[in-house]
Amino acid sequence: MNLFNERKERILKEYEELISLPNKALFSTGGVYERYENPVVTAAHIPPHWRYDFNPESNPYFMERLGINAALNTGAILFNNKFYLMVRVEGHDRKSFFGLAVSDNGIDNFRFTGNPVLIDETEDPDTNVYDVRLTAHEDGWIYGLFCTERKDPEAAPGDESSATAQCGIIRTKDLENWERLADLKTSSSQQRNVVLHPEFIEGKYALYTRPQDSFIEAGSQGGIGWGLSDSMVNAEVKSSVIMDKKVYHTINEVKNGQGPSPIKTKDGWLHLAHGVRNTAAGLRYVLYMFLSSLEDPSRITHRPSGYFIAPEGEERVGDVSNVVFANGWIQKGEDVYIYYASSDTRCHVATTTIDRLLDYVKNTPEDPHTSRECVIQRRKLADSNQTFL
Ligand code: M1P
Repeated sequence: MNLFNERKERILKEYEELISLPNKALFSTGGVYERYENPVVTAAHIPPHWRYDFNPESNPYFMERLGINAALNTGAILFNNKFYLMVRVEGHDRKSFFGLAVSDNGIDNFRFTGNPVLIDETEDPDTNVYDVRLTAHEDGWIYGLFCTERKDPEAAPGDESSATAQCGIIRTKDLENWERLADLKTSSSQQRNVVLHPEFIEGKYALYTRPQDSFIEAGSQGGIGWGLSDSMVNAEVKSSVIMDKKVYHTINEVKNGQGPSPIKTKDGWLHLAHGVRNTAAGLRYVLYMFLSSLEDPSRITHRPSGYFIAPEGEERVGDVSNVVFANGWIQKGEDVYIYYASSDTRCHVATTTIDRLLDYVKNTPEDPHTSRECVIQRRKLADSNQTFL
């Protein structure tokens, strides 16, 4: 067999083995959710025909022509009873794009479908797009709100890294044909982590925002904002309130952002978000949860203290280490599938139920904000356990 065929066969065989791998839930010491043995999507899950030239004449060594660096922060939706992930795929060239992967059970055998998603440009072309949040809105559309990044027009000569982030918007009814709408307008020159609420509020579209002073720094702004827009065509949030602000010496002291769109339950809207703190080793991203009111989704009713998911084991290492990030989860009946990426490198799933999440958000005490108050809180728990030990 020649080199081309030998390599092609091996690569296709290993690819099939990888995407057919069954996944297994791991025992959870925390008891709130189960992690799984294997990531659900990695760079190696990207179909070989998106990476290799299969023509023996133009690629006699069967080399990878367009390599993939990472498969990370994924939007998620249940569609026709199947689990769809809209994965942020990053090429060796550092540009991200979206790829749709589908699985029957949500925990393994995710297979990319069709081609990489081609998104129309607005008049101001995107340099990079990432972190889509999919929302099946009650207006009948599935919206994808994502970050569109462009070079900062104010960047000083020679500054090739300053960028602006804004919220791009696409919508579809079939996950195949995507219509690009105008970018969201807000008063902030930097907007990442914008998420559409699934229901109308006072007849308007409601959006979670995250205004920042600069591309990386929240500065004087930050926090999870909430504002209304009359329409998603030429969407504009004219005024917003910060419903979840960053707080000194907490998991979100530096910045935070809404994760996927919230899940409606009998007791309120369940939210998943990320919080960022500073360390000597750089920023640390963790996930946290809160519950907000059914009558007013911008009013938080329960704030369990600390983090919900933090990077563990191999999750701790990657392109941007010490990071977990989530922009997709799926509710199927009582079950909840949380898709989170680790260290900007790979995607994982954690499973739980609505009941367990409600128990977690309602019965985990709030962060009392000082060591002394934390000791009092923990002693109360320990003391109340004495009769049961
Ligand atoms: O590198 C960690 C994350 O950083 C950004 O999140 P945030 O806007 O909250 O700082 C995003 O670029 C995200 O994609 C990335 O995972």
